[in-house]
Amino acid sequence: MSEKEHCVGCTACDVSVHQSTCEMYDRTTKLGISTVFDRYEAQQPQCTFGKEGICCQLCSHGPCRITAKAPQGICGATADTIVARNLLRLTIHGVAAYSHHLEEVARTLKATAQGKTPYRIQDEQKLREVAGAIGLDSTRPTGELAIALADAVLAELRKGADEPLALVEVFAPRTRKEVWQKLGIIPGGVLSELRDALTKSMSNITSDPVDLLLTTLRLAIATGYMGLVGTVTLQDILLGTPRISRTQADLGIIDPGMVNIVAHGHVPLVGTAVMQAAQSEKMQELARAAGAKGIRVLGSMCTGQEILQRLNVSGDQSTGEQVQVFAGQTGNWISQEFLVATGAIDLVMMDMNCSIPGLKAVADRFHTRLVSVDRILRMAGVEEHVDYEPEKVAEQAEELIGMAVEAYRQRGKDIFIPRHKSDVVAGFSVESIAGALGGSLEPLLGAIKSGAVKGIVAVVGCTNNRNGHDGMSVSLVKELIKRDILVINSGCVSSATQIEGLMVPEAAELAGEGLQGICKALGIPPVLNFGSCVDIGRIDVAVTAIAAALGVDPSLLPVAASAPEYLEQKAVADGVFAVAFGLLTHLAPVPPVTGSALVTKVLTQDIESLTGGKVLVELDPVKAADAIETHILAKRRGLGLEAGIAQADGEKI
Ligand code: XCC
Repeated sequence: MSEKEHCVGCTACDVSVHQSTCEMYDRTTKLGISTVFDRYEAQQPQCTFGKEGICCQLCSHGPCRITAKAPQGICGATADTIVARNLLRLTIHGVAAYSHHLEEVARTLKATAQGKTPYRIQDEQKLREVAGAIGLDSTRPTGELAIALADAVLAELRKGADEPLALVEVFAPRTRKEVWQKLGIIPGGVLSELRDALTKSMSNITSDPVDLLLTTLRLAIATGYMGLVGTVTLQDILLGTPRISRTQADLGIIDPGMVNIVAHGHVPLVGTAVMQAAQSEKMQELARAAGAKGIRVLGSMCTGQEILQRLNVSGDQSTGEQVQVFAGQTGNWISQEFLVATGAIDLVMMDMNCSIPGLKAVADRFHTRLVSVDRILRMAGVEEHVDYEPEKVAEQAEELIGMAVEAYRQRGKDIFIPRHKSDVVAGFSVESIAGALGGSLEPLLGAIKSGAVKGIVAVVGCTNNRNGHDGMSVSLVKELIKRDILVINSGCVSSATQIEGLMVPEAAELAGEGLQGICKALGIPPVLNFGSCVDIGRIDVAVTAIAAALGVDPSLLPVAASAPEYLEQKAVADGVFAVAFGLLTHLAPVPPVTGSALVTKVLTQDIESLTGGKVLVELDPVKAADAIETHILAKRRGLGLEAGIAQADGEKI
């Protein structure tokens, strides 16, 4: 499209907001490679029963679909039951996946403390703080304490549903716990909660939609404090708390002269080990012997975000220097097929979720090796597995590099790499923001109080083709910063704004006057990267810290959440958690609940009187920004901060 710079005149420039993806789509179309965009078209029109959540396939009488003529399933289940049960089942998937991630990190922390892995405990201070907070003797030697903490987290995963989660007790604001206590939704052990929720959501067990919704909230709180805050905390202890760093994003980071290994998924453990191994002369020499200039690790999706957040801490652990083998972030979920279709990717390490089945056909068209590095993942047609084992990961990393070098030798000449790339400043966390602000969050709080920054919105989660690849996310973020609202990103949205150049201090030019002034004074971008979707836990920690500093409940803050292109089940759990946490939570596309007037009303209206949060569904980015801004201004008025806004805007409210 004409407004895109460097247009090469391709025929398919309307599929994505990113020029590089458009150029790659032109290539895949010419090569006859089917991608997510083509399959999306082939699926139209899609079933409206599924879209509205009113299709039940649980028993052999089904599928039952609710219509005016048939308002109940054969068993008698109503639209309300079916919709609430389907929503719970989506959330269950999300919670289960987060639990797997947390378990992998906890057992890695333990093995590391026992000296069995190539990792080294990076944030001892956080280890002592958290261990002390959950009642462990924080004066014990580091290794002993890390083992005790890992064991405690593993025990939290496995304890009974009737034993409240310690991490909720320790990390949640008191006022939140009171709200959740009243609703009876403080969760116990996560695996027990999952068992109960799965049982409840079987056909002919729980049909009360309100109970099903409360169970969904309960599971989402378990996600928030175990899968999100718990995982982020253990990863920080193990791999380091993010520090501000610089990198680049978009497909233009790919160097065809290198052996290119992609870290793809969510769990950054194998990727980190491969980066460490790739820095050795032995591995680089292996690549040179094959005719390459060296080895590069490229980030993709959330694993890439995890790695780039810790470039200053997780690479060369002996020197602490920023990692040199990391090339940057290639893109997000929708980018994966296009990344491989460049023809310059030698190996993709697929960990846990978001590797799409369609990737195999693209890899087969080139020389690219797909390898699953998590025992949970088996992709149809992929026979190479190097399943992560903490105790073996040093050798596994060398094995993976060896496989990539072998693949490089098979690489063909059919390579096309779009030349676009953007600079990125990343590595934000509560700690690094406080560090950048001179040791405390006070300057940021001052900016919020004065109205220079009206509020904060966490724009998080996936990418989705329903409204065009990354278009909704980028437009919404631009609208928000224009209105002096600071944006925090995590998940696939991060790649979207990185590629569009919003995560550099210079992007302050696109912000309103107030936010622009703050960004310039502090040297920060108007859009801060918090990392992967797991790092929504980091946002929870940040909002909790701001609420504590202002002495109010999170639901009273001029803060909101948005998942403008939510895609999969973990995002559903995240969204419900944000509502439980008391935040206005903007979602797009429309979640599959509209077939039930009751569930829709509870989520978009009634729940506000219970948790303080609610769902806002809006597909237009400007209207979504309008509604979010209205909410933020109302919260400011509630806190008596109107004067600040009047001052900042130079007018009276
Ligand atoms: Fe997957 Fe996290 Fe969603 Fe992107 S953001 S589509 S989960 S990679 Ni979490």
